[in-house]
Formats: sequence, structure tokens, C-alpha cells
Amino acid sequence: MLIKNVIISSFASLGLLLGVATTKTVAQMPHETHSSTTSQTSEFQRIEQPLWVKAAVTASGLGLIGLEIWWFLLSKSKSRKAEAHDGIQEVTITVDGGYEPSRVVVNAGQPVRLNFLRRDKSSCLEQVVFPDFHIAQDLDLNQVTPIEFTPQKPGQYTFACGMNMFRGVVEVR
Ligand SMILES: [Cu+2]
Repeated sequence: MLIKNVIISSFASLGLLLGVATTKTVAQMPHETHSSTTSQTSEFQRIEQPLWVKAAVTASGLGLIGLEIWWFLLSKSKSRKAEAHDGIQEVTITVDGGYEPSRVVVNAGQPVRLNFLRRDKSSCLEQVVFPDFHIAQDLDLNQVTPIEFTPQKPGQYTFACGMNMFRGVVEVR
């Protein structure tokens, strides 16, 4: 799933790079075809890019691809095991530019309480959705909003912001 995302976004970046390269060649074409007939007026001036500009564009593109791989694979590996208090498995999840931790490990057949502490002002993260448990809850800023459910079957249950941009996982064992 994550690997697939990385591959797709890397190809998208490469496509963008190629797109920039081909646009430049296309823009040069009218000048070359017209030059035989109307040699005086040239609307399209050939701009010769210095080699270091080409190298810099390529390097920054590769840098972005590297950043994506880091973002998808390394920055999302934080997981936390829920601690049981009075039979309820509890974890506090800080909402600030994403979910921290973004992976919560719980046991099946035992009530779960996730305490969402929303620190992020952006409206993007004002709602959290658990599709598998039919929960859509608004989160108040700088407050803890508990969300309770009891997972019956082991598995991976995702939760996300209202627009499905930021995601987390409840791993039920
Ligand atoms: Cu969002």
C-alpha cells in the first residue's frame, strides 16, 4: 500500500520533469519551421539553458523523489501499544499536521478509547473518520475528544481526516 504510493508519486515527479523538458523542445519548434520562410521575424527566441541550470533542475527533481520516499516510508513508522485502564485500552493521539502516533496497536474484543488532542488549527484536521466503525467525530481545538469502540476482529482499521488526506491505522490483534 505504502510502497504503491511511493512508486506512483515518483513516477508523477518523473513525468513532471519530462513534461518540463518536452515543453521546452516544443516551444522551440515554431522558430525552426518558420525560419525558412520568414527569416527576419522570429517570435520564438531560442534560449540556450546553461548546463548548470539543467543539472540543478534534475538534481532538485531527484531530491524531491528522495524526500517522498523518506516521507512515506520512514516518517510514518511510529506505533504505540494501547495501555489498559479498568478494562479500557487507551491511547492519546496528538493531532498536529497529522496523527501522532499514526499507528495504534490494540487487542480484539476489548473496548478502545482513543483520546484525540487536536493542536492543529487547520480545518483539514477538524474531523476524524473511522469508516469501519461508522464514526465521524468533530474535534475541538486544544481539547481532548475521546472516541470509543470495541473492535471484534483482528485486522487493520484506518482512520483519517474528513478529506482523507491524513491517515492513521488501528491494528487489532
Ligand atoms: Cu483533511
